[in-house]
Amino acid sequence: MIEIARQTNGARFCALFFSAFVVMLNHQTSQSLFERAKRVIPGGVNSPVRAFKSVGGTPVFMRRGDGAYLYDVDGNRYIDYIGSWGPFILGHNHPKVVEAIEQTLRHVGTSFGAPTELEVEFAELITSLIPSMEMVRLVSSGTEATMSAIRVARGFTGREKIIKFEGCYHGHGDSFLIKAGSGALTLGVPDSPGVTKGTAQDTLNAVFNDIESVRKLVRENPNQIAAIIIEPIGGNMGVVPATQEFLQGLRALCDQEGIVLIFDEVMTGFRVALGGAQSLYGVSPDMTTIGKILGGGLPVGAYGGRRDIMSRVAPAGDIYQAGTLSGNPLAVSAGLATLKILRDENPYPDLEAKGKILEDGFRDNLRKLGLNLCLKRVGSMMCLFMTEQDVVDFKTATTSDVKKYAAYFHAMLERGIYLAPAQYEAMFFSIRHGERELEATINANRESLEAVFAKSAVL
Ligand code: KE4
Repeated sequence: MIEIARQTNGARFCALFFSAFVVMLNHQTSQSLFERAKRVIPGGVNSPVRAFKSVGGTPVFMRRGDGAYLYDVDGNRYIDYIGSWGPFILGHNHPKVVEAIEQTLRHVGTSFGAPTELEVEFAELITSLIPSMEMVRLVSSGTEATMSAIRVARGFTGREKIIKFEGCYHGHGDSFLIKAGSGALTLGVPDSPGVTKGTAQDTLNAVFNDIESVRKLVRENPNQIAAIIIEPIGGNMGVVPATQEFLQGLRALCDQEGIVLIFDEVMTGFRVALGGAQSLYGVSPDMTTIGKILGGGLPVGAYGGRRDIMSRVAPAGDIYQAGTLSGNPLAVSAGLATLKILRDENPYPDLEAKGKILEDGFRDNLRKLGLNLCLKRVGSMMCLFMTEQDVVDFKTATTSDVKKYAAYFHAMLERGIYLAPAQYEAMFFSIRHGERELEATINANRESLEAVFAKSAVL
């Protein structure tokens, strides 16, 4: 300031100082923005899990993202392990994705409500990458995809009930908000008010990784189950992989009973492998829902599957589903660019190597601190549970000490690591998380665990 004073005449310096002061006064902090937001947006956020409810404190308002980093309005920088809850496997602002969006915006447009070649190319790419999706319908969110998929399964089978799994989350469609995971579980509303009894009675909950619990429901509801919908790798009660035999058991049961098997790969699609979790397990569902990475950061979801099922979808068939912005060129161009990069550059071996570094670093910290916490990882999605139980389902996941997780979350945040503000979520990393970011994260993890558990380290 003194230097500036010396270089400018007094009046100009005062003008500079005053404008800096005004900017400071007007500067919106996360706190002030949150207070403003709560006056006009329920809970101050546009999706509950962002509100820091289960970890306490004020949600961080972000100013921008770049690569592996987020920058908040308060001048802090974070290594981002949310990635907008999954989409950013390529990191924020990948140049080819930005270029694709800019080109479409400038030379095509955003949306016409009319078919375009771009969405045909996109559908052809999706069905080539996930062969079980013989046909696909684009929508604008994961919720739209899952809601539509169960309607199609009900229409196709003429049956009404569905089986989901405790702790799995399939978006906020009424049929799914029964013992749901993610934000519903985090906020303690796994069974949301507003879901009618009529709807709830048609949703049955089984136990994840327990094939007998599924067989029992099927026995008790003969010829009434339209679909079984599952996250093949649970990502909404923390990261909980299904076992191979469990998924194979579901496949066999659905074949035997004429039930539509739906893999909800909104989170795992293109995340754990280019062909999704189904390509890792070698189990083909009858229908699949996808989203998140599919849109490259813009709103895109999709559902698809066997041709005989999808041919029932209007206007080819009689099962209705529609959407104003479905397949819009702008969002499709972001998704198309993203999927092409994943197909052509194959980042999965690199992501696996990064995941191993992160996982080994966390496990090394746990060992040195004498902590036996459960850590689950599949590819570039991982979860550290604040429990010593081996987490294999909703029941074991909820033995986690959510208060400890809250303390760990804030300790990591203070160290510049932005994790999901809830135990029952996944941490995601991208191709832009390099050695420096992973090392910083492992160090922060060690310091945060020490702070939270305050145990003498076994060094
Ligand atoms: P959206 O409607 O939020 O695009 O997708 C719903 C959905 C469907 N299926 C699975 C397996 C999902 O994980 C999701 C959404 N995931 C949450 C995070 N766990 C979205 C974050 C949020 O609700 O804000």
